[in-house]
Amino acid sequence: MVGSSIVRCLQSDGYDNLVLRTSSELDLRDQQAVANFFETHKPEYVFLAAAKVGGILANNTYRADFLYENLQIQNNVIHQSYKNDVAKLLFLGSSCIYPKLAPQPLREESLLTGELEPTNEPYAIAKIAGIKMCESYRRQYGCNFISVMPTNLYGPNDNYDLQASHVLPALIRKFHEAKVANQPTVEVWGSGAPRREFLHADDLGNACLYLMKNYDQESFVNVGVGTDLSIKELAEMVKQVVGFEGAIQWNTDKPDGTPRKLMDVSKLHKMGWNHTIDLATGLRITYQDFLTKMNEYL
Ligand code: GFB
Repeated sequence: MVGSSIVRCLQSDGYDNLVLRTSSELDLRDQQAVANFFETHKPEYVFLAAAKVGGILANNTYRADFLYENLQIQNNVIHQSYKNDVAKLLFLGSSCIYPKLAPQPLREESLLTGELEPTNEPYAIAKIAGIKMCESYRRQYGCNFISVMPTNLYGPNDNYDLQASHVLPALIRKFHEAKVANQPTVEVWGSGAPRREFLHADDLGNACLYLMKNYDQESFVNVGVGTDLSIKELAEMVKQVVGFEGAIQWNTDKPDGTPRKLMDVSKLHKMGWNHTIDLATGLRITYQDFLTKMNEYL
């Protein structure tokens, strides 16, 4: 989702010399394959959007895979970027790097000030290691490696597998399928009380290009919209956009996860960047995209 959005942003900005590989063409977990790729192609700028990602259930279930595979991907790409004199690298993290109970909105300075949310601790630790790799290669070797922390994302090419997905695509699919099958209820996980912030992937792609062009500092940058809503409010919004008329059933056997993770985006705003897609608009276009590409997604 994020990689394809960055590609769309680069192409619409006129960049045509893009070196792209799918995961089946180049397995970034394979140290030798990544070394060969960098030596052969010598990329000048690297956007490291590749990662093993998923929603709360996948993070909590495949804890070892999330830790090991993300460390492999980022170790290989960051180290080879140094070895092959990449001019600049942008590493993408996640808002789950912050302590579970950090003051809200989450400021960049809160990193490593408290305990992490247990459901995604392995993923968060891999992402924190990525931030520290970028900082350390900058300090020891003078590499221009920057890190960017997006909030929860959604958009085209999202994952709609109900066991692995994040909440927003899961709700689109659940409400859509319930509407089509005329079901009376839809099950939504947790209590509905947790609050989340949602950024459209195209806004993130745009922010990545902006930071690649304009930001050269060691400290990482939050990317978000600056407002959040409860999962209950999100469920009501998705229900309305999809046109489902039944009831919502809350399954409190499923975890809530972190109570809130709203980003403080003042650093990015001061640099002159703002998102352009509000949640109501983003949800409508994402539901349309889901309807158009359902065969590909499901
Ligand atoms: O999006 P989500 O899976 O991830 O869940 P996190 C957000 C909230 O939505 C949780 C609730 O409180 C879920 O219990 N929820 C309700 C659902 N219904 C559903 C559903 O059908 N599917 C899903 N998936 N959730 C992830 C982290 O945390 O956020 C990752 O695990 C990463 O590490 C990512 O940082 C951005 O926001 O809780």
